[in-house]
Amino acid sequence: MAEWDPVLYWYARAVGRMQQRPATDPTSWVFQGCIHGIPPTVTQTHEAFSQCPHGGWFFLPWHRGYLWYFERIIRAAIKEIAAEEHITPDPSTTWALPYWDYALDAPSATPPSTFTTRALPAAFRSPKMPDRPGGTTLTVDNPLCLRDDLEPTTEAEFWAAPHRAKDKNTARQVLPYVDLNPFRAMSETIFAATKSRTPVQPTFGSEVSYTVMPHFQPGFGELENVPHNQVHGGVGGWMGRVEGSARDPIFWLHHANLDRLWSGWLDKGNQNPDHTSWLDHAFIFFDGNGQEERPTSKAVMDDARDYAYESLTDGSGTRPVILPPVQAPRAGERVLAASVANPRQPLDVRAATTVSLEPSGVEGAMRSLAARDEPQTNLILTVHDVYTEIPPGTPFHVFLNGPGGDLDPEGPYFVGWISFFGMAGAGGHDASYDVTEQVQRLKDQGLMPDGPLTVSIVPSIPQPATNIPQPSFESVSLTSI
Ligand SMILES: [Cu+2]
Repeated sequence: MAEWDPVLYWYARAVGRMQQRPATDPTSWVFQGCIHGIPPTVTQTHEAFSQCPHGGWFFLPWHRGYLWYFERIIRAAIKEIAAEEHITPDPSTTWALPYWDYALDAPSATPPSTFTTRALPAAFRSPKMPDRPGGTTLTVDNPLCLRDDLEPTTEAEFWAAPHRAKDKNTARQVLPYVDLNPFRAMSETIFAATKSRTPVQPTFGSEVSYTVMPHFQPGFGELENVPHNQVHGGVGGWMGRVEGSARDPIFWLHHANLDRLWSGWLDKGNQNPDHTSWLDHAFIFFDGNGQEERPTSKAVMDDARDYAYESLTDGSGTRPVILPPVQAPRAGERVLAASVANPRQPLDVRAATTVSLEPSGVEGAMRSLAARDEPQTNLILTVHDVYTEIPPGTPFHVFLNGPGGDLDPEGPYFVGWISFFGMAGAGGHDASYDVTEQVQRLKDQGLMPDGPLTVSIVPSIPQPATNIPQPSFESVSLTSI
């Protein structure tokens, strides 16, 4: 799509129109954002606010409905503007929400010399836009672009204005490919599982949450973990917070891509759940005229039958060298090794933070495991009580290694991600990983020598020097369950 393709031009015009409407109008930009989450600066309430479910099996159908109704509001706004400006034919009749295909450009050995699909699309980072469809000179303020020059250090400053993480508009890539690669999600074969299983069954579409719409809980399916959470954190600023993310116009193109990946996953022969508690759950949305509707999950999926994506396979991932294990539940029956009792440690946003586990070396841990003589033992690595006040503008990669172990997220020591979407200011959370197979593989390959066992936590995109309060964590442990 060209930088100012008419689809993007009209999207920008419609977003600008929605932004002019009073926040009490369901078709306004603020109201639509509040359906996802409410920034603390918004004091009005509504039954339809703060509905977004994350970490449960309504994640995909709810967001599909959210997009579908939003698209109708955008079309109605385009129709309104086109009528006022006597533009024919009416551009709203052929308008559809585009998707941001961030994983389309696969990784290359050399750093990209031009912008790739991993950077924000041009129309979203240019402060100015054309004054008419097809125009080439950029003269008018562009509602699709959010500032990236703020460094809020308090909640009040953070919520003062919609923004992205520092310098994000000029970044060559929002995130490295490994954080965007949907391969693992697309390889899953079941949509949802219950969390009673240990280790947690990996799924495409998150945990069975029965009839509950959890606003935010960690029960991510693979798609929600990567690329969903990582892209939220990678764009950062308001996109990195549930309460503000839908106020960044890129939000809707991010979720359109996730919705497309869902269609692609089904197209491979996978199945949605057939439970009535999933199919019959009703959501609250508003049509193009602001009329409230309460479609069920099933109705939302039926509506989408009129749609086809341009491609169901582009940007759907390539096989990574290492498939990191799925996030495991906190279990910790027996601690095998842990970081020495430290005070809370800051998580460096510019470089690696490394901690040593004691007793040193994995030998002791493996021996005591063997002594237990249990076939079903799992090794769980946990970073305890990860906390952030302000989202750091990057997710983090976690590595389990020894001295000299490399910090390549495509390498053998990569364990998984820490992301802060839904976590900022919300109290600490534990990030856990099942490292059983990985430790066995490293030992088999002679890649885990005796000596200190270390855990490194590295920002996906090292951040510029900043005054933003750093995230922190309490300790790291290796346990067996
Ligand atoms: Cu999202």
